[in-house]
This record gives sequence, structure tokens and C-alpha cells, in this order.
Amino acid sequence: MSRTIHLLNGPNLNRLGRREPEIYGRTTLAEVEAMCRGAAGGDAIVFRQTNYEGQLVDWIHEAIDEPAAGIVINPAGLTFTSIPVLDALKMFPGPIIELHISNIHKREAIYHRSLMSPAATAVIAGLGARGYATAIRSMQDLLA
Ligand code: DHK
Repeated sequence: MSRTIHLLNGPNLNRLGRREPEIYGRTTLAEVEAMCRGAAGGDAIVFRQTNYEGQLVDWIHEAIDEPAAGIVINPAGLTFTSIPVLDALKMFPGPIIELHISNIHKREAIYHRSLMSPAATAVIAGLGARGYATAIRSMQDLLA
């Protein structure tokens, strides 16, 4: 049975590779997507990015209704502010991996408290762009 993993990205991640490379590295979002598709093997990947909170909420609803097997989400700055994204994630019945390229706990205090983590099965932070492929493989382990 084919299964789909939804990989959702929040604001400013469209500029990955050009955005504060000393923090986020020089890998572009397109390169990240290719890495994820390579890591996914037989699983289908829905890979999306938005700068808008409501669009992220709508995509989580799509994952709920499909239903997707799992969600990997980097909510970016919405991690620390968005109750609507948290509320949507709480409706998803499958595993959720919260992903951050940087180690948010080593950064400024505004990045230390994720609103998303109570809804997450697991959290990955600080592995850089390679964390996305790690998240895909970890999601497959969770789904095994
Ligand atoms: C990405 C962002 O855009 C920031 O707002 C977060 C996260 C960190 C990341 O490390 O992927 O603080």
C-alpha cells in the first residue's frame, strides 16, 4: 500500500540557501526537496512551502483528510507564535516530526519555546538541511 508523507515548510524557507547561510546553510529548498524524495524510497512525498499561516493550516487539514501517513513540519517562525498551526496539528492522527534546521535552543531566547512540540511525536533540530532526510527516514521508522 502506497503511503504519503507531507513535508510542510513555513515562512522564509523559500529563501533557503540565500538566507543567513551561516545559520541555515547554502542548500536551497529545491535541493532539500530532491534529498527528501531520494530518501523517501517507495513513499510518496508532498513537499510544500508557504509564507502564510492560513495556508499552512489548510495544508495540515489536507493531510488530515487525505489521510497522509505522517507529517514532517518546519513551521519556521510560526513555531513560536501560531496557535492555529498547533491546533491543526493536534487534529492529525498520525506521527508528526517537528523539524528545525538550526538548533533553536542555542539561539536567541525568542526561538527557545516551540508551541508546536506538544503536538509532535519527535523533534529534530540542529542537523542543518540534512535533518530533512533524517526526518523522512525517521518517519518511515515510526510508520514501520
Ligand atoms: C527556521 C526559521 O525560519 C526560524 O524562524 C526558526 C527554523 C528556525 C529552522 O532552524 O529551520 O527560528
